[in-house]
Amino acid sequence: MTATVFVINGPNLNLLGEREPEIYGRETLADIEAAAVAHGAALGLSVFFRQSNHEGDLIDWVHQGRREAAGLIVNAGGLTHTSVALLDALNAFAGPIVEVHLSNIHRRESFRHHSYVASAALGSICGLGSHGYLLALDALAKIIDRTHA
Ligand code: CA2
Repeated sequence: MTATVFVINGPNLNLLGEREPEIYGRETLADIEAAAVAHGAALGLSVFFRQSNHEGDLIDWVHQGRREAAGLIVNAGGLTHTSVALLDALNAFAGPIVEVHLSNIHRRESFRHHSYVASAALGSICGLGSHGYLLALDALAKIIDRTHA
């Protein structure tokens, strides 16, 4: 059976491609989704890609992932730096989690240096733009394959 990876995106990521291209690049979230779905298919993974501006939606998708996902990729946007509730949900997910950020959060304002998501993640990728999502899929494909071997 094809394993499913949930890719969960947080607040304001729907604005990608519209403003601040020097920080976030020129691609839209729809472009990133298309690349992630295609890359996932090449790796034998089904990709469930979602974005919301509402914290509870992200938490609900993590809960849904507990039943349906073999792994999670999370770019929680600004909630990365604030949400204990999202961290609690991620800690209830048994499988591997990879945190992704388009920008290098460690080269930016100090309030972005701390990530609640990081404490639930196996690893974090930041600063590599949309390619980070594809690298996260590569990592999860290997880990999921090993787990199911
Ligand atoms: O670098 C990332 O991927 C971030 O998760 C993006 C978040 C930011 O709060 C995090 O610190 C790092 C921001 C989401 C995107 O916001 C935009 C706002 C205007 C135009 C385009 C994107």
